[in-house]
Amino acid sequence: MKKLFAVLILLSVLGITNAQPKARIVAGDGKVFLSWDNKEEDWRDPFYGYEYDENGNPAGFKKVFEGYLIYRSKDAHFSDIKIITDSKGNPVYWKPIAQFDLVDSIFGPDPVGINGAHFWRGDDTGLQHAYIDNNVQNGQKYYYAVVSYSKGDPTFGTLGLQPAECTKIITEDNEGNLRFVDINCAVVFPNPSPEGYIPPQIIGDTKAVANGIGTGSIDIKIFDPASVLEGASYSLKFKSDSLLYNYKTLSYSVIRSYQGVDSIVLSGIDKSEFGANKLSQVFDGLSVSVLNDTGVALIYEKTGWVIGKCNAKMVVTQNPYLSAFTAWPADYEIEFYDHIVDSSFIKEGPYIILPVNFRIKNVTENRDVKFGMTDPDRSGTLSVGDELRIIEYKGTKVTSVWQIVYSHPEDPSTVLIDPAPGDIFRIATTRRFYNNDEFKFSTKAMVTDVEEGGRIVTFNLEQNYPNPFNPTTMIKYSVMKSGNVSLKVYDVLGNEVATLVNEEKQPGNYEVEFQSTVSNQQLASGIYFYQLRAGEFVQTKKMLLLR
Ligand SMILES: [Ca+2]
Ligand SMILES: [Ca+2]
Repeated sequence: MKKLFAVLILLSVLGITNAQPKARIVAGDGKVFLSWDNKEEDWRDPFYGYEYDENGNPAGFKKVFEGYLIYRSKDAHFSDIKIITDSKGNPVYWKPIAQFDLVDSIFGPDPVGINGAHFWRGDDTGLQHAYIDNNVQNGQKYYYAVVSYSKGDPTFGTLGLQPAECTKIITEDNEGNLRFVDINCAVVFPNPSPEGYIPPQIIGDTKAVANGIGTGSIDIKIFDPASVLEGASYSLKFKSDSLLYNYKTLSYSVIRSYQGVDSIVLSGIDKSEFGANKLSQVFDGLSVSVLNDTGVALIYEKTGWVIGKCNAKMVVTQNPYLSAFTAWPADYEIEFYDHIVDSSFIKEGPYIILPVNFRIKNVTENRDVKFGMTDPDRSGTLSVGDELRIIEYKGTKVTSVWQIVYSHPEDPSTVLIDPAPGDIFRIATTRRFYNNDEFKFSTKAMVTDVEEGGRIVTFNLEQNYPNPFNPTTMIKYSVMKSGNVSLKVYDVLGNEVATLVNEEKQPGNYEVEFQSTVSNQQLASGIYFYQLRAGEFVQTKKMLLLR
């Protein structure tokens, strides 16, 4: 207990709080993909005091997390983007390339400020845990950081408390070699894909649901090619509320099936996270955007005669009396026969009961619907000027949905061809995602020219095990291309503690032991970092020695 306490003291003295998001930052061709975890959003700070539950009892220290800032720099110290100055012209804050903040009515400039410089708290746009930076050049070295920041508290004490950012430390030696990279930082070189590289693939229809009635689509972006699984399949399923005629999409979840095991990889992602620019938390190297149609509207380009030579213009409009309702979420088809198959339903005003040689089907729910019909020319059949009105029931309440006027073709010189038996006219509409609407897709892993025993090998540094450890721990890593590989251990001040590997390595998977006794000296309890370097690949992880 005493030792753990000592470690906590050490961490707080060094400013290594739990407030740093753990970021995965991967360079692509002219792009950089950033993703990070959400564990810091429960960040509580004793300095802010307690928060209280509805009964007035203390409910832990106040939650202080407010948002994320994304920094990109060409300098390890981020000094080239520290350009937001105070009233004396001194640089105080860094300029982010993106910012995501909690929707909590805390936004805009922090009122407290220092010497006239006010920290920008965001625009209340909502949190995100993935971001693609398209504004990079291949071959250029970039330093990135994903930084979390606190709310601040203008009412704190007499002066107020400013928002604070977590640290972002990248240390290089005089030759520009990396010595230390924080868990929320990375150094990357965007580059075209190497020869012999086949990117991972997503197989499946992302434009149309595999099951269900929603007409929206999803977009899947590959954030981290090396993490995309071979032969995993996914089911993205929606939840909605209440009744079919007037539902709202609530959320979606993603379940992965891989090697016989089903796991929830995204759970209950709220509708506020839908949108073309809203990227989901990254899972298995992938991020999803959901494009939901906002309601029922006619899709003009898909509405028309789908079978037959009939050229009648069908003027489809939403029932003018329907403005207070949501139109019924369905597609309809009018099917024509050579004999009487149905009868119009309404007898009111111009609407008459008339036996007809067609029926109207709700094809989304696969059932016939009732309809009204007018017959101003008293032909007793469907002819120019006649109107059809589709009827649906909302509970027991009758409502009509679409009004269709049978009209002469647009060009008055065209001879009208009436529908023949077998002809079909379709009314197509957009719809929100409904309960259990589902997209299905699967993935193929990337292929590099190097394989070992059928397993694809990539550069990778794994978490040590056990962790925390005493006195020894194992570290696994993988090498993709032959070349010099180093694996070194550093203390929190960036001092090199041990060199575990520093030699030419062939492609493959390796494992090395780290002993906490170095040159007969026992290392102190605390955090250590181990860093794999192979060419331009650099990855650093944290481990905890607890004696
Ligand atoms: Ca906010
Ligand atoms: Ca008629």
